[in-house]
Amino acid sequence: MLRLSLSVAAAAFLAGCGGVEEDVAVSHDGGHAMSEMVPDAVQALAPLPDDGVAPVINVGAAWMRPHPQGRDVTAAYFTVSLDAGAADRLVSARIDGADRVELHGHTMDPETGMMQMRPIGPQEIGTAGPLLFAPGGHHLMVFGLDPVVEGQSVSGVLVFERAGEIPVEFDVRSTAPAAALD
Ligand SMILES: [Cu+2]
Repeated sequence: MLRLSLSVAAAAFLAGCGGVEEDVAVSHDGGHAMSEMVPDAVQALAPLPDDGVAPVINVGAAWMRPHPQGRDVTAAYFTVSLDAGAADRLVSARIDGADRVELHGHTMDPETGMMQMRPIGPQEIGTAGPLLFAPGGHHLMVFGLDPVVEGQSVSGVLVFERAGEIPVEFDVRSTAPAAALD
């Protein structure tokens, strides 16, 4: 219930707020306190049950924004579908050459009422629909990667609880690929 109301609030707030990840990314440089914050719910996650079917994960529309001038932080996006099996969880991600990659979402700071980006826990993917990491919503925050420019591609992996490591190629581009908008 809490999670649902937060999502609705986030969607309402972010509707007119494209590119927010880049803007807020700047504030990440100030300290590391944020990466040490882990939502309480994460610690309570039990392993997914083995339903007897090996999960088949498909990753599509993977892309990464060029670095804002002078920054070493950028955001990456993708869609994940579960084509076999009942459930899996995206646990973490790695990108070649990056110091660190975090799963980020937007939540409301109860103190200030402002939306903030912060690390989020594992993201479940079920049969209900794809898992979307898209501008204004969940994203990968990529730290310490040498600056990338439009037209490059960058290799990485998404790590799932059951399916393991899935290789991904992120196209560097400044707008979402058409496939991500379907
Ligand atoms: Cu972020």
